[in-house]
Amino acid sequence: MKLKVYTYRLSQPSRAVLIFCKLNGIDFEEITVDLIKRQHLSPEFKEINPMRQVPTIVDGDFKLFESHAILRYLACAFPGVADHWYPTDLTKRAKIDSVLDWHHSNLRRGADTFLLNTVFAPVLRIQPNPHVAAEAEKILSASLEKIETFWIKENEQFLLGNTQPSMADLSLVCEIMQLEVLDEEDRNRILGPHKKVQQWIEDTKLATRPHFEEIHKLLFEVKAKLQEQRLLGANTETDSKKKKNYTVEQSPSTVQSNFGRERSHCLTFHRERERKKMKLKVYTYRLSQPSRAVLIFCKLNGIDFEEITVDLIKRQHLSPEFKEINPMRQVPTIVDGDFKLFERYPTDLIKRAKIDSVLDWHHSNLRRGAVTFLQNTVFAPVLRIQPNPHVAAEAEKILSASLEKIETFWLKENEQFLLGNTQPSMADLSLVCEIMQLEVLDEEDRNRILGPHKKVQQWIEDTKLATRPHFEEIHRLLFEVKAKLQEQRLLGANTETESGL
Ligand SMILES: N[C@@H](CCC(=O)N[C@@H](CS)C(=O)NCC(=O)O)C(=O)O
Repeated sequence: MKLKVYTYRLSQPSRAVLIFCKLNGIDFEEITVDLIKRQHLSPEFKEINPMRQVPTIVDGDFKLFESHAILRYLACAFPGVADHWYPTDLTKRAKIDSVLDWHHSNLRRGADTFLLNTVFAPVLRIQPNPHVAAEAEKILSASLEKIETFWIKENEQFLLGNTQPSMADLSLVCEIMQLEVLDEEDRNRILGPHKKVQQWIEDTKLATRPHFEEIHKLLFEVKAKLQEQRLLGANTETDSKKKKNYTVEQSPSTVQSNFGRERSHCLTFHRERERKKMKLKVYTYRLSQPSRAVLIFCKLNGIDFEEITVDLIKRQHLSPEFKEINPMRQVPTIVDGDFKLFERYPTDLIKRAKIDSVLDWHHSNLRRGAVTFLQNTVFAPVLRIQPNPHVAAEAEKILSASLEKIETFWLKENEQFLLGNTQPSMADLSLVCEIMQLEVLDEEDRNRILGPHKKVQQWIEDTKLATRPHFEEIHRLLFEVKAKLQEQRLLGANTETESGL
């Protein structure tokens, strides 16, 4: 059976997957899920991807969503894929993973939110929010600046100082290409200052032609139509017109040479770790959810490491010394000999791809909802930021929807862990550490958010049990902060009552 790729060519991650398949001679059938016609909301597509998003692949009876998980799976399952896309060398691969993970909460978050709240709002029939758009533009610009000054190295064409593109170049460039639909002024304001980014986009286009142009044709058609409308000053309100403008015929299936379905063994390698008698350094802060996940993982797996605390409250992550270690100034970060890595697995390719799918999904859903909600409520005074109640309300919706997806989809009937597993994976650890952060909320907020999700509550308990005693130990600081916050609330309540009297 041929690989089926469910996509929509106006979707950035869909285009990355399509170009990747074409470049690497992967034989596949392209099935268009027209988001404008809301085909992703059909019961048939829900059977294929309960998250109702593209891209999604079906390889035999194996279904997978999340573009990065898909790209990793394809790179390993199809032997024709050139090594530079996702090198077998562990440190090179880990660096690419780092870019791909970073992407979700930065470039993708900024670009997608900005476009949804500007150009695409009328097309998708949603109410644009100018405050959200302004905030998203800041994230987008900061992400482009990080690409310009950190991910693109001096004198090298591709990310991470590579001379050939990897799946990270493809994913990020497809994301930025979406900015083509903006008007000239907006696009120049956002992309103009980033000359190296502009050159890198051109280099990636060149390295991936002719597929890059072909797959982006629809985007350029939409761009031309939007420009026409702007010129005409046309009112873009009429639904029927919009539908016509954005309707795309199903693209023809692509027939390419069949490389077979033999699973390559590229994931079974182990790096020869020349430790030079140096211990792995883990830079963390125990109030950070992903930091706790990495610490518990190291402890559970007997990994010898030195924990170095980077106190975020004391702003130690902003020090020049830590910037040398991680220019993104975030924890967790590891240093293994002379190899630095930030952001953060069974050898069976299918099991691993499923875990990747959860981990990738996590960034734009559970993590995004929880972090944004906490930053705009409990943590705002601690972090000395102005909380935005509109952003907090929006984040609570994302958080609750994510918990509901874990309850109804990721946790399978009668199994303790995610994906129907009988033992925890790094996905259980990462997601449970994220949810634990809700401990700092007051009882009412926490019950409102977590209360309806009984399976999630049981899974948290099961994960705690499976990872003890490290889980409790690593979460001690979080519980101390929780106790302090409760004390402050009680004191606050008493002061209010007293002054009321
Ligand atoms: N992190 C996901 C993002 C997938 C995504 O956001 N897909 C959009 C199109 S770009 C979609 O299907 N949107 C429909 C919806 O969410 O209702 C990935 O990389 O695959």
